[in-house]
Amino acid sequence: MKIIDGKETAQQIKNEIADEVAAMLNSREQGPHLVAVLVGEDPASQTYVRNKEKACAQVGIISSVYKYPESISEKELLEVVDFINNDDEIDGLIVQLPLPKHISEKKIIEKINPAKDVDGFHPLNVGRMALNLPTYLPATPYGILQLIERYNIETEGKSCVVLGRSHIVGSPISILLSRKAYPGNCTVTVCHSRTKNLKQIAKSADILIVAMGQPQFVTEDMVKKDAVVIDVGIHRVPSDKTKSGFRLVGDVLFDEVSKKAGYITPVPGGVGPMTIVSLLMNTLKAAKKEIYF
Ligand code: L34
Repeated sequence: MKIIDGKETAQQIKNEIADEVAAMLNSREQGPHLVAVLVGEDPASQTYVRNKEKACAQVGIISSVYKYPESISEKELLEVVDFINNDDEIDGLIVQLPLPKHISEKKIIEKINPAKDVDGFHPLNVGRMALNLPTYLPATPYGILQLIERYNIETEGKSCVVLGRSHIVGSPISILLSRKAYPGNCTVTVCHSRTKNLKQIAKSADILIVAMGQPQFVTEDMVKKDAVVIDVGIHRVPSDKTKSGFRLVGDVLFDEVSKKAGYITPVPGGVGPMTIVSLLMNTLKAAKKEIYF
């Protein structure tokens, strides 16, 4: 069994991005500029956005976080997005999800200028992804592709099972891995809450991508020997062994499944750091006007 080290891979990619940002500064006054909009006080969202700010600082990307209380109205948030869309100094814009229930995520995402949509969540960018046109790939799926690539994992002709069909992970990764490309050319099956025989289907996977949001759901008996297991889940469970009072676990029961898998991503230190690095890559693309010009 080999651990897929997302933290180390993310660091390598950050070094590469830092070089590119430095090179850019020969012809441009400022580094790329990312704005993250954060609504409310969700502790996990705060951690993720803080990690994004730190990563930006490490590579020379300017980042600003616009914070708003839980009580902000949908109309006000739409105006915030519009304001950022029109600020020429800003290359990339993300609105950290989830949003409070009284705000439609769909409406907010549709308001983002596709050229600044470095999360790749706008319908136009999702469509471009599905058609294999140049676009910003959504950060988590993009991070998974980079792990597969950097670990030289074969994908052609493999059976890939995706557990979960969310707009931000399950659905896009299933599209990306079925494309005629590397990584890609997989035979992809998407499982979800209405799937019958989910366990048997999971067990048929050469590559198992787990993004269903259920702590330690995948057990050893659901995994084929030597499969590649990518764990996208991230949950805080109570623990009396840590200072914070919680520890992080994924959607996979790591201790058990790691004995059977060929490759596996840990939580933390697997997909999470790669999500962040993908956002940096997209922000660099936005600043270079590689996709929209
Ligand atoms: N708009 N909303 C928008 N874009 C995104 O790309 C995200 N996502 C997901 C949630 N909402 C979003 C993230 O940023 C998940 N996500 C994310 C980002 C970073 C990390 C995990 C999820 C991360 O840094 N994970 C660390 C541990 C962090 C901790 O201590 O909690 C890791 O090693 O996995």
